[in-house]
Amino acid sequence: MAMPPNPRLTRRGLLATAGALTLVGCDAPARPLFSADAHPQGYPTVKAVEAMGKMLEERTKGELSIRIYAGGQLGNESDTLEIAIFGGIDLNRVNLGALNPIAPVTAVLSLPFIFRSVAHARRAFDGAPGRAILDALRPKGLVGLCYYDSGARSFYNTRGPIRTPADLKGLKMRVQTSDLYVAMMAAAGANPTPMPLGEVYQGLMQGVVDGAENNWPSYENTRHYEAAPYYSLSDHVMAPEVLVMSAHRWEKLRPDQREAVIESARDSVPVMRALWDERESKAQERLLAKGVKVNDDVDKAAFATAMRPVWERFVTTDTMRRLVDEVQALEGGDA
Ligand code: GTR
Repeated sequence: MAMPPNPRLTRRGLLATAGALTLVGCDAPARPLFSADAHPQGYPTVKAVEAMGKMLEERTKGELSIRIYAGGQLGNESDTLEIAIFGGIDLNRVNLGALNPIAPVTAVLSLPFIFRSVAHARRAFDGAPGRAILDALRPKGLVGLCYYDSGARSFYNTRGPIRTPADLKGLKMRVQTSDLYVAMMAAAGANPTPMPLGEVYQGLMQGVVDGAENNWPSYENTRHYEAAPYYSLSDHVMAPEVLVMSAHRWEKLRPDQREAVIESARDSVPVMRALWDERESKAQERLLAKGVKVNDDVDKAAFATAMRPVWERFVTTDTMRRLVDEVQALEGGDA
């Protein structure tokens, strides 16, 4: 008899397991929370959820734990979110961009140039606007637990430095599967191509796309720099990573278990920040040593002006307008 090609858990297998366990009911020993991440073991988001798992085990005296399926094993972010909403995955760490199509209010924190600094972005994530956006996920079948840092995203490509929107003209640039990102990239001057992260390396190698945009650690981690060695410091988006839980699993937890989940997620945020800051500077250092061609003479004001119409197009409700105002009113110094 033919052996299965790969012993690792398949999505179908996972759904079957989750379904069977759901039928067993609340009195059965709790199975671990299954958690999906597109990034591999060792990436700060994965380590942060690992840290959360340890805290959760301690707080619940072993009743609850987390098992992470890293490296996109369970599918790309749009797929895993769908599975989480359906109840087949309990936790999902994704970029906020992946949630744009599910909960339009998430656009607020993904708008181009909305943050004046990392400190400003962190204040928004930690404060009332961030909380309101996490809470808005609940009617969509997801419980927003916390944000993790993702630094700033910049353009990179196979051809040369990007300094002004004119330099993006004619370039096919990969974006996340989000209308907001498509519109942003088009407004910046390029031809946007939505594509799951896992396909971009090959896409760059084969010339299906000429470039993409991401932060330093993802640019390094995905090895996109091998095909696209021009990294232009546009810093156009500082959308955070987000950890969500399936409302299905959430509903099955007791109040004290929910509290332990919330507290452990919250306490994993400073862990992630420390890991992130270190990883961001290390990635930059290593990539410079590898000969990546970085230009920091990007005309950010020109990109901010070009991309600004996206705000009006995606900020469509009074709630969103209020959130944008709240974010802008926060202090934005680097302190
Ligand atoms: C990374 C992020 C991933 C994924 C990726 C992408 O910065 O950590 O979750 O969203 O970007 O561009 O698809």
